[in-house]
Amino acid sequence: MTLADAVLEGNRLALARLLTQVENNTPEGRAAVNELFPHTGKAHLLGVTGSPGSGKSSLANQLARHYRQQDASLKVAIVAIDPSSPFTGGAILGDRVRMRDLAGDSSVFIRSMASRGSLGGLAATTAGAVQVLDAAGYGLIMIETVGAGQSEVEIARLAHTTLVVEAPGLGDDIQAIKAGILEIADILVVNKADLPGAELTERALLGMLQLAHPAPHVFYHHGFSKDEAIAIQEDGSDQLWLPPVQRCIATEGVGIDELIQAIQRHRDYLVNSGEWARRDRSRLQSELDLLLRETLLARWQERVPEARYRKAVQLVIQRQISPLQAIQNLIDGDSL
Ligand SMILES: Nc1nc2c(ncn2[C@@H]2O[C@H](COP(=O)(O)OP(=O)(O)OP(=O)(O)O)[C@@H](O)[C@H]2O)c(=O)[nH]1
Ligand SMILES: [Mg+2]
Repeated sequence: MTLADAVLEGNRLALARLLTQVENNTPEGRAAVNELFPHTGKAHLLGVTGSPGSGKSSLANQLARHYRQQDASLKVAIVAIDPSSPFTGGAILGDRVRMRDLAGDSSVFIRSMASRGSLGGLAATTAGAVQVLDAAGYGLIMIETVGAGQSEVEIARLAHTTLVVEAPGLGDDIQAIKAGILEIADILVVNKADLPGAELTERALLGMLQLAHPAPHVFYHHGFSKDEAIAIQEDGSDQLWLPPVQRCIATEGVGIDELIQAIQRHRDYLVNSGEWARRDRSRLQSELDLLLRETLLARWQERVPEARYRKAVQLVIQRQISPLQAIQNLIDGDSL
């Protein structure tokens, strides 16, 4: 039996082993992903991102638990992408401790991932891991990333639904994330609503949302109140999604059922509007583009000696040849 077959049969040990292969980008791992790929495309991919320490892991943990309570046949996976490797021993351990109450539920699978400089970096590794879990029958796959850099945005783009999690007292971080992350938020979570300042955080997020998504104004201009605009969205008949803001206390499980309802509404919206299929296409297309770029680059680097490349850089810096000329010479094998 191949590793892929064992994964399809629901063997957790095989699953864990294959994810390690994917992480290390081994030939065996690649072959198994190729074999599994036709079995993918069923899972709901849920991105969980936001400022460090805002409670993403706690929230993912609670979501997994509540989903499992609501639907005993649903298999749930959490992939925690670890951006600060190699200084992360503590963080990974922390996640494991916080998630320990899910240990023992054989329909929940939790995994931390780190890039090891593999082809296409963390985004490609994550895409591979998600495909493996999807094929293995995990109907809900959460992908936790810290909302900081470009690669986190790329990973979040993997998801059908992206939660951006913020918490009171992280005001500076909210400023920092507003540029990239807020545009990709489908649902905003104000976690740690038990702490003072939750209202302020919520208001700040709503303010930024209006900048990122002018959609509500369209409704206002058409004479709808804000509540009516939201009702139109909840009705699911319209092609418009206004990101809702949900307050939660992850550590106490408060607001989690409401959050699951919002996630469900977003899923309905995606399916009904045709956006689900569109996101699927664009996700696979970007994965293809990314892999193409990385593969061609890697092949090219194997062929062109490092010294030749450095000489080209030098010539460009001395203004002797243009960057375009340098690349042409390197690719065509002309002398420099
Ligand atoms: N008061 C309060 N504390 C919370 C809540 N949710 C999480 N925490 C605490 O906040 C800390 C960080 O929680 P995590 O779930 O690890 O946050 P995270 O966003 O995953 O953190 P990183 O992955 O390190 O960025 C922990 O000590 C949690 O117990 C909450 O709703 N209220
Ligand atoms: Mg975490």
